[in-house]
Amino acid sequence: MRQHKLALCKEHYLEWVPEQTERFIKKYNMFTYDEKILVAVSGGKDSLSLWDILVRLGYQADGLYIGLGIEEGIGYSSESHRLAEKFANEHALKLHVLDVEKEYGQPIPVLAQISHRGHGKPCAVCGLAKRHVMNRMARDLGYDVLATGHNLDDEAAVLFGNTLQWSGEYLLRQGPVLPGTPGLARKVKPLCRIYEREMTAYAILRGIDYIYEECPFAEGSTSIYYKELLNQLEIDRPGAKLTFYLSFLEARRNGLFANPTRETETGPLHLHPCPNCGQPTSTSDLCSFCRLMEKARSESAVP
Ligand code: Q46
Ligand code: ZN
Repeated sequence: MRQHKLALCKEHYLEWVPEQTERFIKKYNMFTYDEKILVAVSGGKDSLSLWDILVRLGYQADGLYIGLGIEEGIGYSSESHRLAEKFANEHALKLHVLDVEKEYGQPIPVLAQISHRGHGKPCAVCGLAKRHVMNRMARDLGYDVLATGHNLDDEAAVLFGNTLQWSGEYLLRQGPVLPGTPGLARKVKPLCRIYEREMTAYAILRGIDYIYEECPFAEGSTSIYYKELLNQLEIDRPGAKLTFYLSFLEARRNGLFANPTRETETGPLHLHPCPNCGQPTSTSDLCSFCRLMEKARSESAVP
């Protein structure tokens, strides 16, 4: 690992990754051993490894798999579901499953068509639905905190995009912990200082069976393009990605993006509970997810 000027054998590497994660969890007060954690698992290397690490560290962590209904000829959702179940069974862990089509009537690609959002790609609707379902399940099932498997490459790419546009509100809210608000669970990203390559190595060395394919809709995305750019930079300057991200967190802690007249760190000041689902929304009416569901229901009622 040129970025850390460190080389480890398998045995030590498999200790080092959880140690780094634990330090980061403690530094940002993400959660304690008494709290119940819900890990969002997609069947990919990061989320399954995160679940593995948290359990190895002794935390109370259950999984949540969201069936998006994205098959696209390669059975993407079916295969990722199978691998999430396999991991849970092999480690005797509890996995909650919510299938979007069964619960809300249509799979993500159809909901995206109905909504006309996202220029032919279902990612905007998919993100909206995932956020809603994760919050709902964490709240309904009584979890204290929701953990996702975002790694350093994911976070650095988002940061790069937000910086290119100087998106102040996003920069203010991007971080390893998003505190809970009434109706919303605290969200944490315990892996966000671990490189994607490091996570791949961890999953392989731990023998975790994960889905290698990316979601077919990820192809050509801006975030993949930003990741490639940052990887170029990393080749010439090992550690640049980590410095970029950690220096941002430091600058934010020092108040660089604070704008006390408009925002708090927990989000926009004027949030109302959605009259249908109770999750906070900035409008005084239904939240975006409930509006989408209303539209889907009315369109499927038309013969
Ligand atoms: S948003 Fe888009 Fe991802 Fe949803 S449709 Fe696939 S690529 S899974 S993180
Ligand atoms: Zn709602």
